[in-house]
Amino acid sequence: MSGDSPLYCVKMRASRDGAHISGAEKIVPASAVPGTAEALAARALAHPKGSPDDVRIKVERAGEILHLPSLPVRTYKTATAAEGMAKAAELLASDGVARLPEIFARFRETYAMRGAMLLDADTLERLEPDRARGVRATYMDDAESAAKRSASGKNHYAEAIVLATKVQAAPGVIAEICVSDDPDYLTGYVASSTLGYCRITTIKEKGDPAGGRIFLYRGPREQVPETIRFLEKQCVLVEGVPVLGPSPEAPETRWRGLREDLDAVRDAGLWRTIRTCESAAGPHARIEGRDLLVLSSNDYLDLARDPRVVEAAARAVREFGTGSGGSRLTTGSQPPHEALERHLAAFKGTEDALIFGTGYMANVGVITAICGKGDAILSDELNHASIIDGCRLSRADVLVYRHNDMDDLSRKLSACREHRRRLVVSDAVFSMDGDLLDLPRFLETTRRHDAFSMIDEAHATGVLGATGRGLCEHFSCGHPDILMGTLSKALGAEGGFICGSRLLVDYLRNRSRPFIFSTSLPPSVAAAADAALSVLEAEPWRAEAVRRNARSLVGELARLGIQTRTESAIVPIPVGDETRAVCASAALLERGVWIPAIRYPTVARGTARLRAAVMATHTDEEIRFAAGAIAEALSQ
Ligand code: WAQ
Ligand code: MG
Repeated sequence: MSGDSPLYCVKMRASRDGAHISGAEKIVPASAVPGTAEALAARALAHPKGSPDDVRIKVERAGEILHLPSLPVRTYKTATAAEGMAKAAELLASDGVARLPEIFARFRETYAMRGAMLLDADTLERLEPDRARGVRATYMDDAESAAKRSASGKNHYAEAIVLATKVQAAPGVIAEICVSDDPDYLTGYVASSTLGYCRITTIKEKGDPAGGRIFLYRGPREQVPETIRFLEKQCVLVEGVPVLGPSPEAPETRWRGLREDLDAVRDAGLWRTIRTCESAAGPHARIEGRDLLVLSSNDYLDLARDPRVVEAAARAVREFGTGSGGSRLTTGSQPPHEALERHLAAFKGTEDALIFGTGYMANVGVITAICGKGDAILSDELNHASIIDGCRLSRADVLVYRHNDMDDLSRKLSACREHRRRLVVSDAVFSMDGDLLDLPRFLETTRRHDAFSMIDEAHATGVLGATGRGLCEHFSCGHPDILMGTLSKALGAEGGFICGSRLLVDYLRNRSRPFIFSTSLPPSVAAAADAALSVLEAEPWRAEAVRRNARSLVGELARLGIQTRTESAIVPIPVGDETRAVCASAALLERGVWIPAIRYPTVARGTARLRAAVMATHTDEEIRFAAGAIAEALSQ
């Protein structure tokens, strides 16, 4: 999304002799308003129902926006209107709606209406104050259009899913049934939050101009005004609206499997959306037009926008250009790369260090270099995905041991004495729980079995230990054989690194495929990380401040009755259900706080959570505010 948000609602309405012809709306960033208005005007003027004598385009600044995941879509093929109506009745009955023949008989009353009938599902009383007009659901769009495009042509299907998704989120609405009033559009649907959006391919006879919508309501009468306000005023953006596939007889079968997989993702509440941050990410950031309190960044020490770090990167860009030009082994090694490696080795107290393009590549690169067929890797069950992928790619035997359980590790190590090499790998800080590896026992166990020991300090560097040197400093104990870390979190840049003995690093330079076959980091990125390391050395209070903020968030949450714990910058807030976690994250966004929901496959199914991460520069007041917002979001 462009940097010039906020969002605007653009509406079009066309009529002739006072009679409605067509209408449409879009929610778009400011930059897309002129294009959208033009496209909607064109659509009004070229409507198949005839040319209007009055076209109104209205542009309004959008209010608070509620983001909703799209209802999942199922399609039922029917051949006739009667079969379609029977299918609609069957679906609604399965969802607990009674008196269906009577409800369908009410359809006639909706034909002249511009809006929908709001019908009490049990007493069959109409609840709309204006029965001639009905209730109109407005202020809604596909989130994709808010993100980028201006109005495209009419798409019955996408517009109907957006409407149905919003309607099912309205308080007390339990189901909807819709028949188009376009004489050539025979497809209709029924929707509910349990059924999803059920397309019924033929629900009326060709040429029949009669159509309408019924929203079924079940709830207290006092709530009806709020339901109507929600339908008519609440701004909603619907995320993950499915793209209409080719009809079953279309030849493009190769895409069908992908679409089905993606539908399953959506149905499980696991659809992913990406939000655009339009400013440097600090404790506050501008995200999709709003200033939010950010508790999701791994830039723990707030160094990514530190003037000293920024200046170092700018100087390196001017001196060395933007790209390194090749792999380190061919043309891509420049003084900032070498300076950073010396600095990292000194900081971690090892003989040498090697940098990689990303932390993911560092993990894959070291694990696959050291282990292959005939070797054994022992991996904590909660290790990061990049470690898991390294294990898989190595083709070694992989033994997963119970989380932080050194007795289980020891037993499993005993079972692979016959393997050529044994490598034990663990996160230092577990990235989704915020807890720490028991390093002293880990080192004792791995040494006893003559196994390589490796820890991933992605979330430990800059956070743990009096001066931010990581887990070894935290425990005041020795080093594992392989210390992996990232430049992209507390050091505010990008990349991964390995620290260890000269032998280890020489080996990796010669054997690690991601190192050998990737262009090296831009020199400016290396210079930024180097400068960030210097800031950390000069200002060790930053590491202490992150840990203090994390403890104080845990304390504030406990005061509000939410139990959690942390030993790092990461504060997990357990939720359980995937969809509930997404809703809690959305409710936090409405309160101006950005904390992402973490779901399967990042964590096990049914253990979805909010994952808060604090920075050194969050204030006490911001931490208190965030805790209050979390408590409110979870009690919704
Ligand atoms: N809010 C409430 N009711 C509305 C709204 C609205 N924003 N817009 C239309 N209606 C009512 C009104 O009574 C119309 O006569 C009736 O719904 C049908 O509206 O998956 O095109 O715009 O391919 O004709 C279904 C797509 C298309 C099925 C439905 O509805 C599919 C359609 P139409
Ligand atoms: Mg219509």
